[in-house]
Amino acid sequence: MQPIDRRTFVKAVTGTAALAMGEPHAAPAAGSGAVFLSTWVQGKAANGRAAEVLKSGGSLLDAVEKGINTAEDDPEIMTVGYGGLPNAEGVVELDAAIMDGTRHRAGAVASLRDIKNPISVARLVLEKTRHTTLAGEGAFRFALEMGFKPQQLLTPESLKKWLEWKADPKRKTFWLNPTDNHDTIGMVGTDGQGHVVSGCSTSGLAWKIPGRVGDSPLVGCGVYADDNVGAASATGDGDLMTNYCTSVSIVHVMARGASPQEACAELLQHMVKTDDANRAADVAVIAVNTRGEIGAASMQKGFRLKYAVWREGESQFLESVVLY
Ligand code: SD4
Repeated sequence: MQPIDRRTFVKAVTGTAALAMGEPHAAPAAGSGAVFLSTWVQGKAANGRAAEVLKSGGSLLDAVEKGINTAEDDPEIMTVGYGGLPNAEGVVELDAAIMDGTRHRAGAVASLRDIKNPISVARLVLEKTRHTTLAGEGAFRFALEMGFKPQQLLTPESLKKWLEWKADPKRKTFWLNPTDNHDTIGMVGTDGQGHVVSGCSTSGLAWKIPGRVGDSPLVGCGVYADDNVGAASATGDGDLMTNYCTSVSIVHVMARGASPQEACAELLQHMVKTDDANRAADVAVIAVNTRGEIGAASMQKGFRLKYAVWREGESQFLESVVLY
């Protein structure tokens, strides 16, 4: 990790002391309520739905799951769920994970075909099994057993885009030649009572090699949540970010006393410190702590994260800080 300055050091020491003294929770700030923070434009509807679910008595996990379902159900969002762009063979393969900071447990599915709500399947992996992650055919069969109905996830629009890509003799592929297409939904939330949840759902990178698993469904990479500290999620080049265990790294920096914003920035700086080429990477991260403080950062302006925040009935759509 980056060398830390004095202020961060002091905070880090204070944070460590607090944990060592056995204070399990940073107390929520007085009067603070629920906060939802979600990536990209689809985050607005997702946060709105999450807030409704929480208000009507649902749990924080229900809120994040149902919030993310809005992006999965929307065929116009071509990076998540139904209508998501397919792999190189024209098959939609979905990745999702959800983590409960209270139980410190996650559920995840990877390379799931023909089921439009992978976050809900991931939730059931968490609730109904002793496993954490199911992949491919097994994840599909589990979904059927849980009552999900299989369906074609390609829409006329996503099929057209795949056919155009396929017909282009100069098309970019992922054989060490990345293409640029993103926009996963990552959501972190707190209920204002010291609980945090992180969720993430994506069709992954378009035209990926079949079977490729990105960062989104990997616990610690696309999601991480710990009620002692906070939660984080990520969007962008998952092949790169997986090597940095992005979300758990951010939460651990927060555990040392950094704010969510400082922790997001520190992770990106660390990525550049290990490899200067990462300055140009498509990487963006979000975080919330148990006091409802938030952070968001993008590596570079060509992939500047737009994110939605919902707090006490107020909805905002913001641009993240850019580091390089
Ligand atoms: C992936 N991280 O599969 C995802 C894609 C993404 O914004 O986040 N796009 O690599």
